[in-house]
Amino acid sequence: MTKNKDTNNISKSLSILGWDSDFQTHLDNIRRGNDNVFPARVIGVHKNSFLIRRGNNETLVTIAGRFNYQKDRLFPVIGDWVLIADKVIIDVLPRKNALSRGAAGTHGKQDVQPNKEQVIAANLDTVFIVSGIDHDFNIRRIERYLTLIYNCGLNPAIVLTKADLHQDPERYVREVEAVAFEVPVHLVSATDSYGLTCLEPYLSEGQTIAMIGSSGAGKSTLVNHLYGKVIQPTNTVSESVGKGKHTTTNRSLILMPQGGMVIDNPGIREIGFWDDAGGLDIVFPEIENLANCCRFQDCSHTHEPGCQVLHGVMIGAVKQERLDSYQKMKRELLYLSNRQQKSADRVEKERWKGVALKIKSINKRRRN
Ligand SMILES: Nc1nc2c(ncn2[C@@H]2O[C@H](COP(=O)(O)OP(=O)(O)OP(=O)(O)O)[C@@H](O)[C@H]2O)c(=O)[nH]1
Ligand SMILES: [Mg+2]
Ligand SMILES: [Zn+2]
Repeated sequence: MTKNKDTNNISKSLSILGWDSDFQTHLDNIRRGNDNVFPARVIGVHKNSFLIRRGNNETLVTIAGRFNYQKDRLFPVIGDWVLIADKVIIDVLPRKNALSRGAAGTHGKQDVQPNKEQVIAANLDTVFIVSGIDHDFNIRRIERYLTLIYNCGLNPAIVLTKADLHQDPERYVREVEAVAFEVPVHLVSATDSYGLTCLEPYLSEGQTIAMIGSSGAGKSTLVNHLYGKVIQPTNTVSESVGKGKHTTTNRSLILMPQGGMVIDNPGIREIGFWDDAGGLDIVFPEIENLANCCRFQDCSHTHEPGCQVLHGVMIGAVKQERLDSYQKMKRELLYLSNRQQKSADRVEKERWKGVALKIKSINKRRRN
């Protein structure tokens, strides 16, 4: 009886953190009755340690040494569910999803290795694209974020901050809505709490939101206002002095009083892609629909006769800047997939080289 009650309490305290039956199944398969191993969620990532949470307990733990040399192992990131034994992370449970990008500073640069995935956060329900309606506001960047999020199979919502800076902030909402089809757009201001209640539904129990956006967009300020007190440091120096400085330097998952969780991330400078799951089709439906009707199947929509996309631009059904943005991302995704294919080929080649060497050494031993 007591044991049952304990189990119920534990699953309740885990479900508050986003635990569900899929994770439970993985756990049962891995743990196989070993009660010295327990699951916890990664809520803070530091240089040599991780902050984990289970129920009301937060503990600083280290990671098993094998994570450093077993390269195919998932390395824990913020939001991961991990298995703990004696204050050490021994395993990472399979992820429901993950927000990943190409490693910083690689996109479009031929000489930098782009084949590096950087997982920003795992097991998410919504990703907030946070953008100020100040100098930070950039429609093309919002399109990039949307493509990135859809390519990771995640749900975006757009949060426009600093509504107090303008007489007619709704103008920015309309501008974003025109490019972000069916994506919710929320206008907020931390200064007078305008619009914050619209974000509450995302914070229901067990739900995890990750926030991405440039440095200075107001992500941490938003967390503090939603929380009701200052829990994350924010940029307090004047904009001109603080520009380009990252105030948030570590990723952290914050359990909110409303019940959900928010992951506050450091500002992102460059957005390189990693996955391609058809995000462009979702972000640019007007282009994709016309592209299906072009005369040539491999039409690049730049000069070909019978190109419906170019015709669309001519009659005003497609905006030239949207087509430019689409083409640029398409080129990047193509470049990335070529690189990934090349590196997969190289791995396969290395594998066969290893097999050939082994056979050679067996034959040599046989002869001797
Ligand atoms: N006027 C106004 N200023 C805001 C608002 N929200 C944030 N700010 C200001 O914007 C600046 C940056 O805010 P932060 O919350 O530190 O930005 P951040 O996105 O967390 O930045 P990083 O941690 O560097 O990624 C601060 O000076 C805030 O006071 C708002 O709604 N209105
Ligand atoms: Mg911050
Ligand atoms: Zn075309």
